[in-house]
Amino acid sequence: MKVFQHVTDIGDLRTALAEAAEVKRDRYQWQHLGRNKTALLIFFNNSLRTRLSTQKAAMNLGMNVIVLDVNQGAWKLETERGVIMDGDKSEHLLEAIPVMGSYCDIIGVRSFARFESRQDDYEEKILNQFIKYSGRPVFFMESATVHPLQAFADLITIEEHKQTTRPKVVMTWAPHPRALPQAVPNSFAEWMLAADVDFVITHPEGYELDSQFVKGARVEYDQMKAFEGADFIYAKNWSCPGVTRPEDYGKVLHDYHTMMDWCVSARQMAVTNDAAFLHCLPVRRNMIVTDDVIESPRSLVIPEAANREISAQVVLKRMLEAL
Ligand code: AN0
Ligand code: CP
Repeated sequence: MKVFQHVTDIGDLRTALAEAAEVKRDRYQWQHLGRNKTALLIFFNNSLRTRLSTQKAAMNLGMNVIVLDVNQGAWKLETERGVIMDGDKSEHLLEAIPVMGSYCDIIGVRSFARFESRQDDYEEKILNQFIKYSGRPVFFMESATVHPLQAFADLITIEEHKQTTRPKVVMTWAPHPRALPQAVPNSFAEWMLAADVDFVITHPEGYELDSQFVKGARVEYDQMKAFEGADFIYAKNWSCPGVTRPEDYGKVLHDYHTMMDWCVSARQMAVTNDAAFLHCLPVRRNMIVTDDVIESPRSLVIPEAANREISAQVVLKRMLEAL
């Protein structure tokens, strides 16, 4: 694997899930694979889970790991070509990327949507430059439009906890005070549509996700109706994807105080099939989900986060095998 971005990059999902289960049985059996190999993890944005789980996964494989927080101690980077660099940015991404590539064997990059231009975000302008100029395999640790390590961990968690062969999985929008990216819901939708589940998305009007990720998905605007009989509830906030009104891209469309009935509580969980609760974390309690739902025995948020180590290890293992 040279790039890990879309569900198609991991190939057959049954095989990937079997490999994840094998990793989980004994995660230290491939230490020889990573010997004298270096993973470089580059963060343009904050992280707790991605940073720790990916570092741990690389160490499980015997790799050396270097982590760089671009905004803490590195030079401020210019990303546009043609700019006269007389401002606060001391270095251009076009030099920084091949330099970073020269110190490692595999690169992971986190670079969120900037919400300055829908086109730049949806063209993956930053990550594509890493693919083009680093000379290394690149895995996405949440880019402008996707978070595949999260979606893979979510799928592993659903596979481990499902009680029917084809569970009903409902992804619901929930309120949040600040504009959040669409990467998590985009990838979750992409992965669920490729998996063997009955997938439904529910959100207020105006939050329609880009068709490249949700093509063929059922959208139900009535949240209570969507929750009926669900086996898994996947909550997430996202800002306006700008599909119907490009000028609204990256905006919070309504004052969140008026949207609080979308916060996942016992009221909605009551109409599900005793559904398990999932969220990628970090989560704002009593905005996205109530204390009692996230603390309930049906909440899987901690095992879901733990599976980030497993999804990252499968991806790194595949990349090491292909070096
Ligand atoms: C980020 C997001 O919504 O994309 C990261 C989630 C994994 N969340 C925040 O910025 C709070
Ligand atoms: N879920 C997730 O990616 O968490 P972090 O932002 O803490 O890495």
